[in-house]
Amino acid sequence: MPVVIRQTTPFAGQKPGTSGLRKKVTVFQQPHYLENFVQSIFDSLTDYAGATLVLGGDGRYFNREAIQVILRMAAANGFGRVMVGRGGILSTPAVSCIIRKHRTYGGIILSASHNPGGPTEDFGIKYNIGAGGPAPEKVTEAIHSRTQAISAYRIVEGGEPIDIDRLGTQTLDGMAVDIVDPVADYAELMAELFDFAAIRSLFASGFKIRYDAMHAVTGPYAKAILEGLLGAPSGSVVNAVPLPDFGGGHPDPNLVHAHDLVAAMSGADAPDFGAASDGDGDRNMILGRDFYVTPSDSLAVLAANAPLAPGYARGLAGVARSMPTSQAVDRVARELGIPFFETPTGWKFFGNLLDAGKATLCGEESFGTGSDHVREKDGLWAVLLWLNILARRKEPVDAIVRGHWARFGRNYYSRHDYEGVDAAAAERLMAGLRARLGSLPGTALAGLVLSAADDFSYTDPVDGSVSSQQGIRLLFDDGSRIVYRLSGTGTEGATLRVYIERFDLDRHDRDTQEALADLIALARDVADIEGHTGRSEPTVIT
Ligand code: VG1
Ligand code: CO
Repeated sequence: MPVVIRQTTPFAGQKPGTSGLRKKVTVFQQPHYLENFVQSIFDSLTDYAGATLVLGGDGRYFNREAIQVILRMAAANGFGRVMVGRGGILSTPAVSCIIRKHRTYGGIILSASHNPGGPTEDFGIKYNIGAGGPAPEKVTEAIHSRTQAISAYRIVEGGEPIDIDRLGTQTLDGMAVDIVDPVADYAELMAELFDFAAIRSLFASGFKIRYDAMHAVTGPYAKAILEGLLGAPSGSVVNAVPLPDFGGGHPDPNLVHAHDLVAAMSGADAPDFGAASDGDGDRNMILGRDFYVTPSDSLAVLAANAPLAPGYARGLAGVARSMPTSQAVDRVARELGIPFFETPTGWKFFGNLLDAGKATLCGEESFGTGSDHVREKDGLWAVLLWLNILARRKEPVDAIVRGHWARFGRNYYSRHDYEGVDAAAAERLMAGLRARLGSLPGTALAGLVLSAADDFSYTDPVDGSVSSQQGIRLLFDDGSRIVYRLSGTGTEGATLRVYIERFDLDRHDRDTQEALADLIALARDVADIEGHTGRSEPTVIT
């Protein structure tokens, strides 16, 4: 089969956002668009002749077509082997697991995460490095600048497409294509980390779980592990078949988009434990009966209880959270006497800390939790760690969280998203805040004194790289915070995210929005959100 060098022209590829390139499917379907980006990835890498890549996605619309194109380009660019999940399916954490276990050169993940899928919805592509994690900024910047200069790409043309549904090895112009079981390596890793016998006994005792895979990638993983290996009753995993349009829903595990699960977790007959995961399987939402665990609290509870799982029995080296994530986990770290790190938003910033052994557990307020077992956040891992803790502590979810608050105090926390606002208006709002950073501190607002205001900047403690303009923080003297940042993952207009937090040592039973009401009002006033965006209310509150 001939390798063809196709001439092309630079394209208006967006600056790779928080994770890879995300665009409408129709954009990816334009002639040469996907090819340009894939070639830009390859052109930014070195020494991969004969090397192995991992390739898979969350099963969304265009996944199978993109895999055929990428295989032909990998062959034409000299890769020796590509490992593809059967049916084109691999969750983001499973890709990270396979890269690490098989010591491959890197991997390509096809997903737009929690964004909807379908012919008129979103598609995405991201590159992971040999350590298993998202490409660091210097790589994503190299890829982006390559998209601005690219003039040709290499692709093998002719011959039959690879049968991605058949396990085993096929060849494409001399390159091996291994179609692998998407679940096996990942399931094996989970069995090493967690006390499967204890979780099996928990289910055998009548404990009920409802796991909503949201018709996204974790269905096969959850079925095999929860129902298969751990003996949860058949039917515990719902919406378990990955669909190209996720059944028409947003595969976003939050109170708004996973409302069916939230409803099912209410009332005396509800299961003991509820969980959901996102499109590509790296996010998680945790629910008890009539009880929602915020991701920030979940991280703190997991950090405080992780040694109950065999994989963490030796304790944690440290913990890390993204800057907007609540400070609940910091309190746990202080009590445990271990270091904690505050990083910019996005999992790639945890990579160096994990590689260097400085952090064992990491988390983000956006339903992301993970550890040093892979280099991505991992939805099903978080569910299994919770199950391990529940199996050992033999208390309900809400009792565990309330007990945590009684011990550490409660960080009331909420994120308000203003989605699809005018991009220029959002930029003006941020610029307006930035210009006033110097004049805000010292003012007494809503009974609190604003002690500092800054635009978060992070110096990586391992490689010294600096990431600036990572979000505007208003810091109050009692530890309360308001944070503003613009999303880097949307595909339409801009999304303004406002994060609000207040610590309360003694009162733990208040309604979150009420407990934060004055800070929420203040957050709107200080930034004049309505004046800039025309919105008086956020579109999503989590
Ligand atoms: C969002 C979240 C961020 C997360 C990112 C990728 O980014 O806020 O915490 O790391 O999505 O998550 P942004 O820039 O839109 O706020 V996912 O599940 O793509 O991998
Ligand atoms: Co995701």
